[in-house]
Amino acid sequence: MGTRSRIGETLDRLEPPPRAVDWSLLAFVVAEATTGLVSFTVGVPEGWPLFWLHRALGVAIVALLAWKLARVHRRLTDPGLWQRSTALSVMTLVAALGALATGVAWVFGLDVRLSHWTLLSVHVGFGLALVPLVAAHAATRFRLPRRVDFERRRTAVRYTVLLAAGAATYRLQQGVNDALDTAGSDRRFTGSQPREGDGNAAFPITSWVADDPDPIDRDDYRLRVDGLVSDPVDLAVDDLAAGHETEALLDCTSGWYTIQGWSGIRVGDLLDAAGNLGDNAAYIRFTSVTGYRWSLRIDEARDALLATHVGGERLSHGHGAPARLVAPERRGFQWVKWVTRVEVRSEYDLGQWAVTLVSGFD
Ligand SMILES: Nc1nc2c(c(=O)[nH]1)N[C@H]1C(S)=C(S)[C@@H](COP(=O)(O)O)O[C@H]1N2
Ligand SMILES: [Mo]
Repeated sequence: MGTRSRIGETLDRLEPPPRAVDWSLLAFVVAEATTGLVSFTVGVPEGWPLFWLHRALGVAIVALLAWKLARVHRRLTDPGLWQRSTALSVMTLVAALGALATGVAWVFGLDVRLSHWTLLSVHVGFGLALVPLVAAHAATRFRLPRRVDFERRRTAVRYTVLLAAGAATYRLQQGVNDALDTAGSDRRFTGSQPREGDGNAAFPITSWVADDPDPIDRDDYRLRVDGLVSDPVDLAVDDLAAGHETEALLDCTSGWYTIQGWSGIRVGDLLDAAGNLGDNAAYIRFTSVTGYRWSLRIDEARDALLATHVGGERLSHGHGAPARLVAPERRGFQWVKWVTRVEVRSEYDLGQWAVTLVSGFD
């Protein structure tokens, strides 16, 4: 027996019943969106399984989609079989293929840029569009799954093999990328690629969504430190250039990272300048001139830095001058730029999630 037919036979044996393929596609797409979004908040190496799950699920979707298309392609290619729901099916297929193709291309180190959008941003766009599409598509052809579709032992084996094969395919791809030394070869566990060099010019200027403030006048600038403190203060730029140095890795969710030497003032020292903290102080909130904001628990915040310099240079406007948050182990979107207020608070700030998406829009 040839290798091809053996692979074909294995695939046939793995193929779940039609209804199970459909429900698995829905479940896997939801799981992909979830793991993808949650991975944006993960910056510590212990979080690696989440990234591998996202990859394995993605490859598994390729197999599920192939089985599905082998079964239904005539409904798309034969005009006699077109229904009102066919347009929705086609849109769902386009979003699925778009998400898969951009994901695969990204893994191989391909990137095209549309202003500050990377191929990874396009991948996220397709992925987010896919969730409601696949849900609506499922609703138009709703068939409850039956017990026979998910017969226990076979199902467990099938899905384990499917995910393992997905992970193995990703691993194989890493080998190929390394051997060919492509732009996809050098990656952090998050999938981000390095930007080498020191200082402002070494790494991209990135806005999470729409922030693009006017440059801040250094002489007029004041940093307000207030909230649950005994003596709120306003500090000038020179008060912040305290020369405290730290090396930290900035990992942006658009797919790059850089290691830089940052200097400025330790947030712990900043808080000390504002007297005593209130009894129920628990979070430190950093707010940008644009309204963009993020909070850290006090212990983490104390060791974070409000940086005025990077790589020995004064921060450029694009990188957040006069001062930006450097939050080691956090993903880039939490490193608030153009910070004008540091506030001690008692409660977790749920609103920050929404604000980072809408700040910068008028
Ligand atoms: N105020 C503000 N701070 C921000 C952002 C933003 O859009 N507004 N973008 C964040 C994102 S997504 C990243 S990756 C880093 C990028 O920092 P850089 O532009 O210096 O590379 O800043 C973060 N800080
Ligand atoms: Mo980012």
